Amino acid sequence: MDTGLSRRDLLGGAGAVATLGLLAPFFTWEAMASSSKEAGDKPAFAHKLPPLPYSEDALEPIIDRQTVNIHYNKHFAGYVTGLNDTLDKLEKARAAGDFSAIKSLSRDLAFHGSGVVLHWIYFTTVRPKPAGPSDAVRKVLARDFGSFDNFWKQFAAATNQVEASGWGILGWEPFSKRLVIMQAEKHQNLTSWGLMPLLVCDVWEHAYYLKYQNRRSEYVENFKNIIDWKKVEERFATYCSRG
Ligand code: MN3
Repeated sequence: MDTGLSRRDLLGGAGAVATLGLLAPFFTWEAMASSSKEAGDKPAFAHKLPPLPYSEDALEPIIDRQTVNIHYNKHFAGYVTGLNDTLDKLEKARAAGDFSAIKSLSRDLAFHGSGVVLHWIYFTTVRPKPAGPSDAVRKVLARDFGSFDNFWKQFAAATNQVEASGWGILGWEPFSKRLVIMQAEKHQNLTSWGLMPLLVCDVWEHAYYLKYQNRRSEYVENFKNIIDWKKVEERFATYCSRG
């Protein structure tokens, strides 16, 4: 099966959510219990690399074709494989009752699982020549950051100053029901539990180095011009409840 994220994104948008009910029916216990336990010793939830939703040169000149090609087909694909391998090993560990490797497997689950989530959000939240943020998006950002400009300044600063490899993340924090900007080191470090990423900027060197070399801030500033705010808004409607 495809990743849950891609499936929900394809179904996504406020209309679909209103029809189906928030996140239902995929996350009822009954649906979980009866879904996709495949024959043989495959992991219960095998993920596949979803197709890139645009051509590899669609983001030129901001992100070059070769970077998109390598980033998607090598790096993103590698995290999908890593996640499936980890799930497979966990299944085998449970079958054998042998949890001697649980510490490294748990680390791998966090690393590859977060890598899959963040890359899917990254590649589906950029597009060529997107419309700017709607008044509704600006209002929500202004509520939590003062203004759109304040939001962007903080997001860009956080992203530019990620130590080594990581991400800038705009996310929904369900405990306080607010938007927050976080940094992620690697894919999984420095998060706040339950945070739902809505907009992410990859600042591992593989995301920009072919074109921008050490000029990370130039890449981040150009990234602003390919953000698909409609997608951010859809994702917000799908995952972020004030209830
Ligand atoms: Mn990456």
